[in-house]
Amino acid sequence: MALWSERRPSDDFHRVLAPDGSLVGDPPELGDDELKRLYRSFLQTRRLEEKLLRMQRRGEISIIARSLGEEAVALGSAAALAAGDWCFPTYRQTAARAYWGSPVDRSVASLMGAETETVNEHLPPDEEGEGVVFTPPYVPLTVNVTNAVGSAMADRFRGTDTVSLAYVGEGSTSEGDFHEALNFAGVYDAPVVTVCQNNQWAISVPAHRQTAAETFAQKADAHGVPHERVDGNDVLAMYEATKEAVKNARDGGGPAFIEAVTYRRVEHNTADEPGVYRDEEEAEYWAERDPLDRFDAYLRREGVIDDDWVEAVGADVDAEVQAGVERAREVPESDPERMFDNHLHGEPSWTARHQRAELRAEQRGENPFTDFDGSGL
Ligand SMILES: Cc1ncc(C[n+]2csc(CCOP(=O)(O)OP(=O)(O)O)c2C)c(N)n1
Repeated sequence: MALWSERRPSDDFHRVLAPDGSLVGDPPELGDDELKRLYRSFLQTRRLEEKLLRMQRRGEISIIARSLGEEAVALGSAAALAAGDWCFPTYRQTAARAYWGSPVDRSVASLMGAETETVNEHLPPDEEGEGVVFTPPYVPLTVNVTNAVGSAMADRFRGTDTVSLAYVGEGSTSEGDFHEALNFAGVYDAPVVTVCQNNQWAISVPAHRQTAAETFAQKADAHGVPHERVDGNDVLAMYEATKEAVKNARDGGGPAFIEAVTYRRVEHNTADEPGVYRDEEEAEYWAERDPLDRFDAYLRREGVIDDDWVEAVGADVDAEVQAGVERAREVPESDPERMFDNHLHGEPSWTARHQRAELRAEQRGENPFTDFDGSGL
């Protein structure tokens, strides 16, 4: 295994705050209220993910992917959007939703397995038209980027000035869809900003095994898409870089690609054990570069926040998370068969019919994989 210190990503990127919270660049023009909103969203993301982890351990949720230590990527970039813009997240951008006030109860109910119509029936609607429009988090990798480019092209043809923002992991940039999406974005000048959350690992595959290219940012070069490499643990740098890219896209300047350099400090998801494929030296290095500690140090030095404020906001966020979880727990379970509804096809495919028969076999208490002979199709 290559030594971590030999393959550490370079610090050759846009940065406003050093790891100790001191200023090394010009900060964006954000008022105290906006800075506090960013801080609160950081806290809400951490507290919500801690809660979700406990729920997963108790068996209330089957699987979650946390973003501990990577929150600044989603937070700083999503904060650069405006009401009416589109956001196409994956499973690792809890912070983008937190910033835009996405209701905790609906997210938790979905994670607990409730299907959308069941959620809609039992929980108040998400406030429409007031903020950024979020798609559900995508698990099939890179499909969100193709969809975001399509959405951006549609908005351009319609003559609106909305922008679409998509997130992609560095591992996912090896997928064909990623290149097809960026190619269309470049050719059609689509108002789309793609943020690559380079957290150094795609499950057990390290970034240096993912590509021979020096940076992920330069992948956009081949598609004629302007790109920038940013310190992903610096929320102000993420905000600044995305703000500029979004403004340019809104003004008709076309797409942009941002590589946000960060690190996945925890497991890929709760079905993973990173201890078997990487060493602890990495974790220590990145713990010292935590994005919340950095922002906290900066805001305290600037006199924007103090202990009392942080304590009050922490309590407020905990109460919001707890209330959301309790409402989610009241949502009844959906009929598992509902997962086969509402797909974009006429007749269900053979695969879908096969999976439905497997489910039914399981519900009858039979082993769906060995006992099922396909006769129920
Ligand atoms: C199209 C597709 N292929 C494979 C998978 C299985 N899979 C889920 S997450 C993952 C790794 C993704 O790594 P990266 O893109 O770096 O994002 P990260 O999870 O680190 O944020 C893989 C291979 C999937 N969900 N979708």
